[in-house]
Amino acid sequence: MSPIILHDYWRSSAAYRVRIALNLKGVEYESRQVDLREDEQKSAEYRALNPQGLVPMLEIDGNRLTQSLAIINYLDLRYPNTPLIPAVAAERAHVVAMAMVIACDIHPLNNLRVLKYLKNELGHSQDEVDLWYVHWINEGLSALEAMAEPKAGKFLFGDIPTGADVCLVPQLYNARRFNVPLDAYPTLLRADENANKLEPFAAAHPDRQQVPA
Ligand SMILES: N[C@@H](CCC(=O)N[C@@H](CS)C(=O)NCC(=O)O)C(=O)O
Repeated sequence: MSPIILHDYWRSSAAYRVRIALNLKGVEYESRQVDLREDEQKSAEYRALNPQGLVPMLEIDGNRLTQSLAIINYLDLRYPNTPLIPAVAAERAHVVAMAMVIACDIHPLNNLRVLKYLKNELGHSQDEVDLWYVHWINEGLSALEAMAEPKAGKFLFGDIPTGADVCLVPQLYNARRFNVPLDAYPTLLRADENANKLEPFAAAHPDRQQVPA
């Protein structure tokens, strides 16, 4: 069987989600770092694999999968041992909605390429870019805190990690890099703390990845 290859970048939040999901499923994979600082994701060679020129991309079972949520969904169907998305329709919708608050409504607005565009192409100052970041992350995390609180346990939904926690942990890692205070989000902090105690989450942390030289 061909090896499973994750086209990865140690600091990428979207790739971090997929590393966590692979680890939770106990799937062995090879990480290939695509150096975003060197714009390797924009090379013709990489775009031939992923026309969007973004990480992550997962080579698995003869497929080239892109978009972290689609990859997580694939892994959940392919390896049903530790479900990341509940089977009950209403629970499923709730968990997917929480994951989407992060992956669709926070991350795309605060992604590095958006911040760089605001600064380099549109001429905003670093202070303005920082305000943009803080505005959108607080807007998203406030909504997520309110959504999660009634059904949260140790994790965002009950006492078992789901796809929502898989998205939360990288986003909070990113928020801390930008020094965003997180005290207003106790439910999110509890889920993050509990998740980071688990080896599948800890092993996916950027500090435990190979950093390109
Ligand atoms: N919606 C995509 C987002 C992927 C994405 O934005 N990846 C970033 C890293 S977190 C990237 O590759 N950026 C490279 C660039 O902006 O040129 C997903 O969930 O996979």
